[in-house]
Amino acid sequence: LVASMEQVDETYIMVKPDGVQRGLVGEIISRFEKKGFKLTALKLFQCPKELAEEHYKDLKAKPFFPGLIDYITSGPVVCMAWEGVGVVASARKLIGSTDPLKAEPGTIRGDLAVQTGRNVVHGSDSPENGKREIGLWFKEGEVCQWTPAQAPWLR
Ligand code: FUP
Repeated sequence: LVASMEQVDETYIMVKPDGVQRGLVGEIISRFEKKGFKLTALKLFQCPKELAEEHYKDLKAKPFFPGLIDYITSGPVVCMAWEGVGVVASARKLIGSTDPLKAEPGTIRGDLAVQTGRNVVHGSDSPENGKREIGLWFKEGEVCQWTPAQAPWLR
């Protein structure tokens, strides 16, 4: 009841090409499902260079930028939108530190990755960026606003 009065946010989560190629898609989706967030969009997608550059535009001046763009466009990614109270900050906690060697065990990067440049997953860093990134990666109609049915799926 208290939670229902709090702000519902949305975040953009992406399994990066290494995560897809290592067979970690199900494992990563599962972490967000089990936590209790709501999936509102999902697709496998080969990202064009221009979109990768727009997504990471704040990092354009960094020396690792060209390598980052090559990495993100090196194979298909899994794009997701997740919704829920506090989902942006909570997803960042579930994901762990940018450097997987500093990420705590129990986090996605802490459990599944070693290198910063191959850190398997992305999560938006603010509610504003969550909205911006969902708008960038999904077309209208690809994001579903839905309410769980009351139907007795299991008897
Ligand atoms: P995060 O929000 O944890 O994804 O981290 P950043 O937005 O700071 O960085 C985005 C991506 O840039 C990282 F996922 C990997 C890459 N990166 C590097 O390759 N080297 C660095 O030193 C920092 C980031």
